[in-house]
Amino acid sequence: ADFSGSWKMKSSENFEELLKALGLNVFLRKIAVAAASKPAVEITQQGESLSIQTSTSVRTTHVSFTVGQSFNETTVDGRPCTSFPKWETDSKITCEQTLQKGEGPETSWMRELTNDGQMILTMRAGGVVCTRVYERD
Ligand code: R12
Repeated sequence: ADFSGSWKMKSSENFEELLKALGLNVFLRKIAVAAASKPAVEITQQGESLSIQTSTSVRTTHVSFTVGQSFNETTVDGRPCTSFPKWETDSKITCEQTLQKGEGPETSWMRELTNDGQMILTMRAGGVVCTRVYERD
């Protein structure tokens, strides 16, 4: 599957609950939730290698990785972690994250391309699951 493209978000569920599970205070949560309601996601993919830039008014992240190889990134609350992305199916990447230091809930993300051309981003923190649906811009 090819995730390449410019994506805009259509819907989001449980993002604030996810941040709560990560221990963010209400002040930071409100700022993050507002900013994360209008993200711009730009993905380029060549074979197994993806580059994902996620832009918001308060934070922009850029990750590049090859599926099957670990890489460094940050959790959604900004803590450095080591991530291991793998193909769950040929249209779904799951990525487990391990904090580089300190303690916290287990986190992971998953990106899936659906048959109708949407992208579903799932993020987990402990038992909380946040689901965000993107469509091409
Ligand atoms: C924190 C500070 C900030 C944020 C947090 C903690 C904001 C994070 C944002 C994340 C957006 C994620 C998206 C994910 C996606 C857009 C805005 C959480 C600024 O301490 O859909 O791919 C300072």
